Amino acid sequence: MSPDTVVNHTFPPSSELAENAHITAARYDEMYASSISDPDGFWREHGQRVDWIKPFTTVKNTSFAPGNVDIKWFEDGTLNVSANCIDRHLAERGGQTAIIWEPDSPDEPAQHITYAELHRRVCRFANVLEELGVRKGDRVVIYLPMIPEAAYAMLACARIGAIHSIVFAGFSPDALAARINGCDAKVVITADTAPRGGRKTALKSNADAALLHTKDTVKCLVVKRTGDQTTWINGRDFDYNEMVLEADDYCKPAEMNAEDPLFILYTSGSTGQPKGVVHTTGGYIVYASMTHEYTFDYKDGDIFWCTADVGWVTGHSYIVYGPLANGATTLMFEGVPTYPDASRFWQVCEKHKVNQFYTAPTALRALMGQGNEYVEKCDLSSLRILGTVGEPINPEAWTWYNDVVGGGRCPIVDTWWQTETGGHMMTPLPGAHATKPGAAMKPFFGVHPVVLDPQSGEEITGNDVEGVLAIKDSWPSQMRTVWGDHERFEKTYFADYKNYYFAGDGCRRDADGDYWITGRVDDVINVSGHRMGTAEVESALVAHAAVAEAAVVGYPHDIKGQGIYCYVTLMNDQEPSDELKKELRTWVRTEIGPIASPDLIQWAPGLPKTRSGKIMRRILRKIAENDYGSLGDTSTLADPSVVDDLIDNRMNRS
Ligand code: 6R9
Repeated sequence: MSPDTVVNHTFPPSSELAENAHITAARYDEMYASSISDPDGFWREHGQRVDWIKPFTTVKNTSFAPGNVDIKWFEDGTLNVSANCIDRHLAERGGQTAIIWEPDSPDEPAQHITYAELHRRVCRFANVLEELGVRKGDRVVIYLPMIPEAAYAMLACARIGAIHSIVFAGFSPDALAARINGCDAKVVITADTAPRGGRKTALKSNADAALLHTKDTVKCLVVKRTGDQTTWINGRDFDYNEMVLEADDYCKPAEMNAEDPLFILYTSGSTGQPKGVVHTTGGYIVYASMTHEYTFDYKDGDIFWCTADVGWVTGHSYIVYGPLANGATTLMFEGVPTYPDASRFWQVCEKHKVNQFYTAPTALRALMGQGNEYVEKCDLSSLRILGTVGEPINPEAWTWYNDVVGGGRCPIVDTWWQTETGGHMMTPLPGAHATKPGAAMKPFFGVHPVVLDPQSGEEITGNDVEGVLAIKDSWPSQMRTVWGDHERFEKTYFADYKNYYFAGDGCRRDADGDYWITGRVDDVINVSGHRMGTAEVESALVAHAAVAEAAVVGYPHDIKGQGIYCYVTLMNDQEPSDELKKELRTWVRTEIGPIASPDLIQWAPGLPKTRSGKIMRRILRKIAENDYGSLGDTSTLADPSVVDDLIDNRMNRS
């Protein structure tokens, strides 16, 4: 079927899959209705899916009221997330593989870490952290590649009640320093060097550079990955592999309140610098484990693979916390989809007999372009469910995923959610819903989505409507605050539309009542599934001595979904040149990281501004998209001739 005809088509699950699924169509309807009509009763029951040290009596105590946003779930219960992810499985599945680790190079052997082994490793890691002086409530920054120690470090923090903040290993020293300082971390955990796609990143030297800009008291714990030589500062740097030899095999899990923070994760927004999203203990683990089980129809014995990096929320919830809380076998992959060649994902699926495979549209588009033979030479018969996340999936990529990867047998769960939401918010459930290519379909249990009129903020009722997406009431894994700045939390998510959580995405509810996410409606762009605030790239650019002003917008990009388009106004004494463009690209990579690398730079002698000095990005977006016919009203511009100049000179973009 061609992608054009496919959009209007629905894809029901096979009757075998539907009959055997955890959630059938009838059960979805019944459970969803009760989750909305009686959230207290619903979550009182489902809150039992994790083990509590002291059971909760209060379920939900939440308010989205202006000036008083306050979110608490299970607030008088106590528990430990690491005990829920490990200890409680030991009696029944101590010998079962918890983590399969697949290294960057296919020539290096994979590791199978059992639950019993995971327990030992995490306890020892926790004891090492305690040895370094880390206590309950302290912050620990994790700057590690995709190695099992990243999962051990997360769970070790959870075990002793320390709050982890993972920084993606692709981020620059500056970005790392900002995050260490942002949460006042006591320790940063890193590795010597990190192989990825056959190349190595010098993580420890990045950490060294970052630590020049932090307090002197921050300690650096170094995990050996490659054995490459690194510089060493005695008293500041600590050798994990040496310390762990001395560490005890047992560490008692700390009793944590349901509302104690579990982790901070920095994410980009439309204004200012990235903010520290705070997730807490009880609601997060209940929701992460429940969505993992139902969205992927996870059953005992299945091999689950989420290809994300633990540096993103997807890795937190669906490589580590959700699967392990369910006693699952979760696969962790150090490498990239195209190394050594475009067959790698599928070879890993074949090698480890993966049942559920969860990836991002950008990876699918890149692999689709390489040709079907890379997929077809692998035995993918173990696959049962496919998932996607990170950005809207285009019908071409959906169709390819469905036909070529899934052989038409595997339902695709298109999961819409965010760092802030902790877990899936909208997705088809594989046994319950016929999917539509590109639709996030249905709200998960307890999620009450509404479509709002962007101007009036009124709810748009009925079907076949479009507007901005908001959520009417709290769900257990909702972020609780911005680290150190509750006011910013309220302002970002609850100020535009009173009494709703505003997600920043647009959406459509089709004639059948199913949801389609149409993309961000704010100044956030989505580059290869990574969120990027245009303001962040702009502030990096203007920090360069040659740059007077910069405006950044997204534009359609075949593989990345969106590319980064920068309009740059130079200082008077600067001459535009290709060398300068190159320098600016390197500059942004150093300031933020390679994922923020500008795709196109256009010299702009002036930027279109209103009389009050606001840059009119709408116009810049249109020019970037080559859509000059419909620039809309330009009469409010201080100097409309700026626009003609930008159009005339667009060919100097590169
Ligand atoms: C989990 C994650 C969140 C933003 C979100 C939206 C976009 C994510 C999507 C999707 C359409 C999907 N997004 N999943 N858009 N369909 N299935 O990606 O978190 O990095 O915080 O990004 O990503 O725009 O608002 P995060």
